[in-house]
Amino acid sequence: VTAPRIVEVRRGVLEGNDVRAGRLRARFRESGVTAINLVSSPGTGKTRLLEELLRRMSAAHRVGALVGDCATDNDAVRLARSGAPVRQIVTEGMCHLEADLVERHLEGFPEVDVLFIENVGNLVCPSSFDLGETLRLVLLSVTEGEDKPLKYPSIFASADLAVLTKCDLAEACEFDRDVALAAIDAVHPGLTVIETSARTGAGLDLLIDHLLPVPARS
Ligand SMILES: Nc1nc2c(ncn2[C@@H]2O[C@H](COP(=O)(O)OP(=O)(O)OP(=O)(O)O)[C@@H](O)[C@H]2O)c(=O)[nH]1
Ligand SMILES: [Mg+2]
Repeated sequence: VTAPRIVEVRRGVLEGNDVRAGRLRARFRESGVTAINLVSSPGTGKTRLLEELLRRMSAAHRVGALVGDCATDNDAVRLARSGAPVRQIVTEGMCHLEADLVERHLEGFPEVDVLFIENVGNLVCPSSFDLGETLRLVLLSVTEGEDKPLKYPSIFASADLAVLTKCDLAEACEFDRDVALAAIDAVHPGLTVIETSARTGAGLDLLIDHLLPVPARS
């Protein structure tokens, strides 16, 4: 009896979010900001990768980051060590970021050319919530299992670029690269995949080349 109402409320939430995301997208475009939304399951290496990207990119660009977590400011503390402006968004249990949270945390935030937004670790919910980003990056680590794109297709389908993380651990995990790449291609044909290790630095310069300049999302 209650199911149709739940669907209705959910649709209302998503529509409200889309309006606010549209506003953010226009604002990013007008001020020339490249906003990059990082999505993945918990522990894939979003923060570790961002630590490296902020450090490498800050010489040539004004970079900053918002980082979402259910609780703690651990990730903001880690990212702030780069010297870039960083703000933690504590969602108090919510499993994804929404556009209004991003809007609110940008109040008084320094002007940047590239704004990274680390989403809450979750392979399902963040895919439905547009943050007005220029580019959505999905991360998959070699420790997660090659079939994750097939099990959680929507997040891979909605991404503009995929990043394979922790490639330094591939052998220890008996990671089957071909199977993983085929799984990504099955849910998002033609999606570019950059193979990286934040630990060794492999693939990071190539990734940065793919981030800048980025085409505007429509
Ligand atoms: N060996 C290795 N370990 C990595 C690499 N990247 C991340 N890790 C480790 O993986 C663990 C999780 O990394 P985080 O960067 O915290 O992952 P996250 O995606 O930000 O996690 P949440 O914010 O909780 O969703 C940490 O112990 C990292 O040091 C990598 O390239 N190689
Ligand atoms: Mg993190």
